[in-house]
Amino acid sequence: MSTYENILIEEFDRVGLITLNRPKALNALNSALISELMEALFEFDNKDSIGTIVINGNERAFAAGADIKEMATASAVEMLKRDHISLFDRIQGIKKPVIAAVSGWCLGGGNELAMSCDMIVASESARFGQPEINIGVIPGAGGTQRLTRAVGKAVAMEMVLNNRTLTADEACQYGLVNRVVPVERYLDEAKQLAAEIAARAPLALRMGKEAVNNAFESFLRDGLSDERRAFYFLFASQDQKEGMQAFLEKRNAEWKGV
Ligand code: DAK
Repeated sequence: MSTYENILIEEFDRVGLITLNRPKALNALNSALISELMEALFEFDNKDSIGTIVINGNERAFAAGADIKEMATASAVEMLKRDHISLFDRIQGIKKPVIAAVSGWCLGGGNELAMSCDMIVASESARFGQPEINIGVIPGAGGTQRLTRAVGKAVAMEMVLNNRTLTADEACQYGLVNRVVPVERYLDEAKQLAAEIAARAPLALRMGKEAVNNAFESFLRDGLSDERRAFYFLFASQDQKEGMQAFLEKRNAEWKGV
């Protein structure tokens, strides 16, 4: 793997762990951090020994948003040319499941990063918000779109227009996060979930992620037809034969990813 200055990386049990590492700035997402994050994600995605990826911050902050110091004096043209945060859209294109482990502040671009992931495990101290209105702008990387699809119009409007912040329990109740656990356990919980998923059939994971994401992009008829095609396609894999045979023989399947 490459060496990084703004993130830390680790591998265990077929899981690739990326830790955002600008604690003094509450993991504010500057250009360097975002580039490193994307590079690490793509490296893990291309590695056969990795099945899932976890993105973590620290207990105080997952990420407090895009780096305001870096943006404050930028012109519109400079922002357009940088366009770093739109790279989050490419997380959806990562073939392996990506889990965000969120504790503390998860704001602005930080919340948009978490929402670009496939699942969110939150600590009880996590706080989710889109505070861009406080600094005279609006969300620019999914905070009006993914957020509204997740929590609905009423709550999204309050968050985007009046800086309403959600507690972890509220975020769970509204369907933004998968589960909430005590602060001291949130990372272990995310790691365990990631390891569990990473032990599953790789091709089926890939198709399943793609199919669920498709639900937000297509008409029901098209989504159903894509889902059906992916289902039939999996019958061309050895893992489907192995999985069904293992069930019949009452033993655990051994996945090969082919
Ligand atoms: N940027 C830069 N530095 C930040 C930061 C941020 N977003 N958030 C915190 N920090 C820094 C603080 O400046 C402070 O640094 P020093 O003064 O110690 O040098 C340090 O982190 C600790 O912060 P505080 O002293 O403020 O800590 P508190 O516990 O008192 O307050 C807080 C925590 C999270 C409530 C507060 O720091 C805060 O309100 N932070 C700003 C949150 C925010 O407004 N976030 C949204 C940023 S705008 C784009 C798409 C999307 C975006 C941009 C472009 N394109 C498609 C191009 C996204 C925009 C955003 O995210």
